Amino acid sequence: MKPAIIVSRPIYAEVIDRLRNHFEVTAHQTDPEWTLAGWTQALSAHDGALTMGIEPVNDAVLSACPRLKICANLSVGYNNFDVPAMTRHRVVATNAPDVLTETTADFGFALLMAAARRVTEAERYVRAGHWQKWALDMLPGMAVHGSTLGIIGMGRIGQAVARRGALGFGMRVLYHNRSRLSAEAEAECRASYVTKQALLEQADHVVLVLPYSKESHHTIGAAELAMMKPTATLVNIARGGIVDDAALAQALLSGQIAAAGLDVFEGEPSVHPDLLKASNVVLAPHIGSSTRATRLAMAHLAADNLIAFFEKGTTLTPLNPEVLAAI
Ligand code: 8YV
Repeated sequence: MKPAIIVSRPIYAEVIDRLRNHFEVTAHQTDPEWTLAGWTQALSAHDGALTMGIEPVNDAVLSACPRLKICANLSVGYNNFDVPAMTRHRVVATNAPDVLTETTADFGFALLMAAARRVTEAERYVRAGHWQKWALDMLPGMAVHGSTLGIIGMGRIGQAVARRGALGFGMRVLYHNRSRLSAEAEAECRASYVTKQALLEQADHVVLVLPYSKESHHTIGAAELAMMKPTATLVNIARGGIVDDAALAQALLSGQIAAAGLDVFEGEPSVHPDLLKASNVVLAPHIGSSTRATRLAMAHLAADNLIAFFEKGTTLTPLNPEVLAAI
């Protein structure tokens, strides 16, 4: 009998068709409103799952799913997984890195430029019919070229943002990360390692690309915003919760910093009501990796992980390889 796989939300039909060649597939091609109990019960009837990076897989869920062997996230971020709990329950965890790196870095830059050059504010101005005459001081923005870019979180996407800044826009690039890059990697993306405080004080544009964890919760709060230049912009393409959104809204409304571009939010899809009041923030609904080609590649990579696991006892992008080694 083929292993039973659940796909938690709608994905491309061609990926479902591919999975059906290998598995009994329970697809949810109309978006389900999962409750925790409903998700746990559905998961418990399967040997493997293709998850979207938002369905919880933690100790309580796993305790109800003794049959489960693998969860393959269709995302590089995996804060929906409690990986140590998955390891204890001998459930393999995989994510979907690399295939989204350049696309997500593009979007980080799109948000940076839109925030710094007030693109969405300008569009609202024109659409509202306010543009009656040319004016020298109309919607002045902040320079991107030749400015200082500060990147917090210097993994693959952070480095791709750095390359865009240094090579494309002649920016001086500062970064802060849990661990310092090798000298070769620093040279390749022309980035200098600094403390978080130095980065916040010196950067004209701060881009957040670090994974969410208890330790990275509110990496940017009121104290950090107070260290930033009043002309600075802040971009979050990482995860909700890395920024204290209430504090950020106050900093934007009071002019403590100039602008922000946000793709992720605390408690998304809800957005803090004070952020909605601020005209100097560009808001996007978590679409950093959203080109069709990239999302399709992410879905195929998640499927590849499931197929490799059940057919060869291996995976392409494991998060807890020790579970595979113990099988
Ligand atoms: C995903 C993301 O599209 O990969 C990530 O971590 O944030 C996005 O690229 C999203 O999580 C849905 O899976």
